[in-house]
Amino acid sequence: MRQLGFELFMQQQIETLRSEFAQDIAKVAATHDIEALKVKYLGKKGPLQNLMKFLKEVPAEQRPAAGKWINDLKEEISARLEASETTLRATEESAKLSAEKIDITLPGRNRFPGRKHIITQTLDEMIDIFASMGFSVQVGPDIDTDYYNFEALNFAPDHPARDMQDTFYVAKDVLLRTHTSNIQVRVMEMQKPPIRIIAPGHAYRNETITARSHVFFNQIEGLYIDKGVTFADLFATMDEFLSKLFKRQVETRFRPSYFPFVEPGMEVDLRCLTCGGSGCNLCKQTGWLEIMGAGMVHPEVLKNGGIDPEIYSGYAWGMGVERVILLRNGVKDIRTFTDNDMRFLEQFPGV
Ligand code: 2NM
Repeated sequence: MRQLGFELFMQQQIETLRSEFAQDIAKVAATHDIEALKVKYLGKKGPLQNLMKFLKEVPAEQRPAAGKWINDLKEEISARLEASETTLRATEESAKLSAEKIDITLPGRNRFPGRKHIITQTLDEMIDIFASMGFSVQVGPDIDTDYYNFEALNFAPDHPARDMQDTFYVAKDVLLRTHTSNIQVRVMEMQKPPIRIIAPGHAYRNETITARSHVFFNQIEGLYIDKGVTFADLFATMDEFLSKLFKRQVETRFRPSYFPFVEPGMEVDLRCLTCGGSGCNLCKQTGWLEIMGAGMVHPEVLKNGGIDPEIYSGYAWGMGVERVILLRNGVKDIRTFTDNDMRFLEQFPGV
């Protein structure tokens, strides 16, 4: 009787659990419900665990059978939970995917690809013009020695440009280049004439920052060396370049001037673009705009570059890129080039 009592009791307990589980699993709607049922039925404090503890009370000969009943129910419960979880997970996944469906009829988001800075645009244009005339682009270091920036270019040791007030020195005899002519010296050292190059890049001068001068600016210089190069070649090339740059037949004027690295040296003026010569604010009533410096390369500079001035001659020139933009685009203050104000930059959409 007592044996039968245990058996009956166990069977009742198990059947009760089974039907309770059947009711619970019928109500399951989502995977998180499955998680709750796993805890409820298979957890350490669950009813199956309680029955396992009760096994100790069951007489030894019935214990294996009773243990099997409990295990069978446990396996049945976990199998049904697993199966249900797999189905629910698939349903939830596809519901999530269809909710995420991309509406391809929505208008696209605007992308801002950026644009070239007006300085780069202008420099590119200048390079294109000279490239079409057979000049190649050369570059060099922004930080250089006194030799490449001054000495090789015929600047006397006591030349005022070498003064601390005009030049940023990094160390004794090491400086931020004050022009891109340091490039030309290296090109002369490395190449034999004919040499036909342009040298664009940054230049630095220790000046007070105003609307018209800055410590940092962009320059483009050029150099042409061959047998029999004369002033006439320089005039013709500059007229052609300036006409292409300003997109009209420009009128130029060449005024004698002094630069240590050329002899003779001169400044190139442009008939005023706004008033045509009658006098206005842009040309300060002179009718002319200063646009560049130029000259025939000094024999000492040729010698320093390893070129025999008895055999070869050459012309060189230099101009500020910012200055060209002031004249072409009506910019009033060079500080706006480095302000990074989008309202300014957006006025030059470029290509
Ligand atoms: C200028 C004006 C005149 C110039 C000279 C040279 C070199 F290296 F060939 F001697 N490079 N650039 C030069 C001449 C630059 O800028 C206003």
